[in-house]
Amino acid sequence: MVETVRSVCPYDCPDSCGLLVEVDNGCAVRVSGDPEHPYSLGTLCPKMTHYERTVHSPRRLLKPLLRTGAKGSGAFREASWDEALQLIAERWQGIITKYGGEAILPYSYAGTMGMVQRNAGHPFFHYLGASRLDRTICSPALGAGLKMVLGATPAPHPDEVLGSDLVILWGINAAATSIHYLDRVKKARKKGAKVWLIETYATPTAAVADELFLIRPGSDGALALGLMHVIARDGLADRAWLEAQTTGWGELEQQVLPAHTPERTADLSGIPAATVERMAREFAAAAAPFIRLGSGMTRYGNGAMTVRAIAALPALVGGYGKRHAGSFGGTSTGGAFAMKDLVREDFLSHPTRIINMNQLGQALNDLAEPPIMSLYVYHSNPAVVAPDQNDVLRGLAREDLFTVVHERFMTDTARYADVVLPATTSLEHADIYRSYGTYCIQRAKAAIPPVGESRSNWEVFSALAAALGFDEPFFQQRAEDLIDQLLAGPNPWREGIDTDRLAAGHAVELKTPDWPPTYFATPSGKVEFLNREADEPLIRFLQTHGEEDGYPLQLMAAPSLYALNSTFFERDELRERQQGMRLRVHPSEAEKRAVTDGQPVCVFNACGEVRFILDVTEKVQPGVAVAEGVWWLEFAPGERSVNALTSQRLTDCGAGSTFYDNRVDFRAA
Ligand SMILES: Nc1nc2c(c(=O)[nH]1)N[C@H]1C(S)=C(S)[C@@H](COP(=O)(O)OP(=O)(O)OC[C@H]3O[C@@H](n4cnc5c(=O)[nH]c(N)nc54)[C@H](O)[C@@H]3O)O[C@H]1N2
Ligand SMILES: Nc1nc2c(c(=O)[nH]1)N[C@H]1C(S)=C(S)[C@@H](COP(=O)(O)OP(=O)(O)OC[C@H]3O[C@@H](n4cnc5c(=O)[nH]c(N)nc54)[C@H](O)[C@@H]3O)O[C@H]1N2
Ligand SMILES: [Mo]
Repeated sequence: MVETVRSVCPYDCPDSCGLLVEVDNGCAVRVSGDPEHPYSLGTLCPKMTHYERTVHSPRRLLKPLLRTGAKGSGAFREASWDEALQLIAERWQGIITKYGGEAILPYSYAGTMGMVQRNAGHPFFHYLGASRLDRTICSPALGAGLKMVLGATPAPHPDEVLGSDLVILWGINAAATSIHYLDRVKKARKKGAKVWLIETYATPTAAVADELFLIRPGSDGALALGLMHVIARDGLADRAWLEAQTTGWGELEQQVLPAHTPERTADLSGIPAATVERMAREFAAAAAPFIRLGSGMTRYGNGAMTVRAIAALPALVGGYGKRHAGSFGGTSTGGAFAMKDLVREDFLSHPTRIINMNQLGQALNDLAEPPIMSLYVYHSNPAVVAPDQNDVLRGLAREDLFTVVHERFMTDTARYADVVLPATTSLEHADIYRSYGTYCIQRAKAAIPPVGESRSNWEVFSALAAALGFDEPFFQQRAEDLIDQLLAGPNPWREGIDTDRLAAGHAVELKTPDWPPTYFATPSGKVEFLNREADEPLIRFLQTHGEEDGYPLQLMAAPSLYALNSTFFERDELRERQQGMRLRVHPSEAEKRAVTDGQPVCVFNACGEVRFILDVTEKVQPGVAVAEGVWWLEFAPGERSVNALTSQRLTDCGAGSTFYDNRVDFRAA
């Protein structure tokens, strides 16, 4: 008998789609979109349409493994859970006695977005007194930049874009990374809206746009300031609104904007002066201009400042005072849940040190007092996703580092482990999900029993707590208890939601904030061009890191349509659709180096060298090189993948990754 169970896509994507899983005899046999999901409305991306192929992949890890060969070689023997847990407990006790708890470093990110399984390690490592991880690999500069301008003002409902007449997709490849948002943009366009895409190359999203503006990487702040210059100069600004609702407009107009003439904007951004003038006029003439910010332009040394300039732009025309206008960089709904009861910072006996996850290489190789002697990785794949792969792999290869990896597959990180523990997929464990692109929340039960001997993140931490003899009852709970706790107590976000529907596994929407906002949740209560708490109080243009690198091409280490970071490479059919690990460049760049389409090339900079297959295309502008996908080394043409070319440098605010802010060159391999 086939039974249909509701579930949620667990991956790191703003959509958090609703799933219907058909289960036959304990196996997931078919996965489709849930038509009753208020946001995804029954459609799925090409990756999730066959999620059952990931869940029942022949590559799944089924048993704990202990290393028998050299680190990285992938030689292991099977072990029982008891043996593996005992070994971890013994090694950790020895390390704690000799070096202290801070010699142990947890490393996790976004293999699953479910709140319980994602945060399951926090109470455990707090109790253990381990080092803490600053989880800033994604796009904290986006959040930091928006916060400096708009404070904690809640974002609009994603449907707000439906009534806009000018939608700007700014540094977002929505056709790959937010397909259901793009559906809404297409709807707005059908009703007559113009759609602009501001990008560094022609991504698949360009097909949906009326106009594609190719910009010099990292110069979006200059474009935003140039548009403001023209709007102010030509009397197109809503001065009454600016006066009443913003701080620092006078300073910005007098001290910053004069230098950002259309000509200087063209010099900095590569967008012709006449185009800058026209964009400014059309933006100001729109009834409801709406900017959807992606993370593209935020992963630079000037990322947060760029976001501030873009987020300020709608304010010039009173956009934050109108329906269907303004900006959207994602939703933030953590406040709807009793997170502190899950994270348990109170378990920390003293504040332990914090290590930035983008600098894992430096942490493993260079830290002292104490050095990192053990690394515990769960739902993350730092051997390929973290910047500066050569430094990361050097660290992982340390003979004296005791590494445990909890994974669904034999990833490159798992290959360097002393102990590999098999992990469940989201269909095999319970959780509750929120979303960073919508206001939906959804609770999911396990749809099938664990595959092999796999265990969920929470179950492993619970078992480790027992192996280490923690006498704290918190660790003896089940995931379902933790979900109940997250939902316990009254909370304004959850006021009036249909709790029966939520309990039955349906997605429900939290209380949606008003748009336009009735107040700005900033210190001044206004939109802040001038933020007195920031190191750089006034918005201005900042340089990128890449400018100092001395190589000719800016590397776009961008996501692939057929993968999610390093996830989904287990699926042959999806990998094949990527047609190999390719470097895409403009014909003029290939010609200069006397290489042709389809040839193997060696891409290099000060961080490393990586082999790619060359793809020569007019879709990429000169001066830019595009490498889509975070490839497993097993499928790469050489020994390394794209992150051997990215650095451990951080963003201006938010201590974020700078994946796009690196320069490279290439030659025939
Ligand atoms: N299919 C698929 N979906 C995904 C992911 C995936 O890997 N694959 N990853 C998920 C995750 S973890 C995240 S954080 C989101 C990210 O999703 P997005 O917000 O779309 O962010 P990115 O894909 O990093 O960057 C978007 C685009 O910005 C462009 N870009 C780079 N530099 C600049 C610049 O200086 N200016 C401008 N204007 N554009 C620039 C890049 O070329 C890229 O196409 O997507 C999620 N969804
Ligand atoms: N060059 C380049 N590098 C990038 C990016 C890029 O666009 N380009 N994107 C960056 C961004 S935005 C992000 S967010 C990071 C993402 O970095 P990560 O969060 O490390 O993401 P993934 O590569 O998806 O790896 C997640 C791993 O978790 C495992 N997993 C899934 N579910 C579970 C579970 O329930 N339990 C356990 N124990 N394991 C599980 C999966 O099998 C997978 O191997 O990568 C960053 N790195
Ligand atoms: Mo991300």
